[in-house]
Amino acid sequence: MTAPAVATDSVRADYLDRLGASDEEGAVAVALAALDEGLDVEAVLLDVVAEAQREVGERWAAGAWTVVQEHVATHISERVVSAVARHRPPPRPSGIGSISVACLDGEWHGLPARLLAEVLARYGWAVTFLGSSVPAGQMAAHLHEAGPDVVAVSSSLPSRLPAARRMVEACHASGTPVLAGGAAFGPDGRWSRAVGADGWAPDARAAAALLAEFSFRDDDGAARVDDSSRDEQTVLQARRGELVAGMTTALRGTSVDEQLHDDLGHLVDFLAAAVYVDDPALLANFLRWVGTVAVPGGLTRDELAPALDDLAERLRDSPRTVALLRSADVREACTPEGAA
Ligand code: B12
Repeated sequence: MTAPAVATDSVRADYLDRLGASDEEGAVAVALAALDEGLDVEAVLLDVVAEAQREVGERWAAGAWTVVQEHVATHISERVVSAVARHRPPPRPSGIGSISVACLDGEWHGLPARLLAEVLARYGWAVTFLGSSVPAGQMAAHLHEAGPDVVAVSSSLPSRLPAARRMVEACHASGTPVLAGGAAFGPDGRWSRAVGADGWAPDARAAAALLAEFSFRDDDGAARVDDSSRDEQTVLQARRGELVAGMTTALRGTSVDEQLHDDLGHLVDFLAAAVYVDDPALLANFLRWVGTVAVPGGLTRDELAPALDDLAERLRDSPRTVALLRSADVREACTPEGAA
């Protein structure tokens, strides 16, 4: 095989420039030229578009790009994925199998799932892309009609993990195995086991390799979440509004900053997900991430420990939640060194 005439790094840099300039036509031209110069579709999708999108996220989190710039860039990347698919259509399904790709309920990061779908089609899978935020009930109806061999569920936010369990149960009810992926399931995929998924892969290339062997885990695919975790997570979700209001007052008195309100809502969601999978690391990762984000008006690193104290006080009837809030990993993540 001859090496492509273009280097991925320079294509990615050009592509990011075009995103930064809100130049859709230019971004499409960069991607199609890279294909014509020998970069394969998978490389353009994963090493250019996906990597550029990660950088977009870093720029937003660092306060260098506004939400609008991020939205425009993402819209352009979606158009680029379509243009790439039109320019180099996938082969006919090879008979290797059929797979439905969907995001968890409440998960609006549809682009990662779309990239996975495009890549799997290149490996001969008959792919049905169901898009963002698919409720478990809708998935059950889809499985009844379409009967794919496998379901791939994608999620970027760990706070959506309770929805993963419902999705896995809906799939298992019809005997369909579930492959999980996306940042929500943890860097090593450990939370995919907690919700009962049959397999996990870190990226689209690894997903294709795993599916080719169909070598899912040889455990029983049973969820590891117990009733007590489930109960306390339900309490947290039910009391979300009251907990957010209480923390807002404790931290900033009568302030009504919308960003703070959103961030405290995410804090409760991530706490609920951490309780659900019984792993303080999930909450600690979120707290470290908050410590690096510079969105105006948002929750600051200094406010993390008082916010957790306020939660522990209000949630004293939920022993698992309180133990998690007081765990060393979580407390350390609130300190400047821990959050660095
Ligand atoms: C674009 C974007 C959005 C868009 C999404 C639009 C769309 N159509 O996708 C919108 C505006 C909706 C959005 C909203 C939010 N976002 Co956002 N978003 C992003 C951004 C910049 C890019 C996403 C992307 O396309 N990534 C590129 C993909 C390809 O990478 P990937 O996820 O690693 O995917 C690969 C693998 O994970 C794997 N994979 C993915 N799915 C699957 C499935 C299976 C089965 C397998 C095997 C593999 C697999 O294959 C992919 C390709 O190899 C990311 C930054 C980032 N690092 O991703 C932030 C990011 C994910 N968002 C973030 C946040 C905080 C939010 C909001 C909470 C912001 C807010 N305050 O409202 C909301 C939440 C909305 C919701 N409930 O879903 C944070 C999450 C941080 C955290 N601690 O979890 C990030 C990381 C930004 C950051 N740097 O802080 N976002």
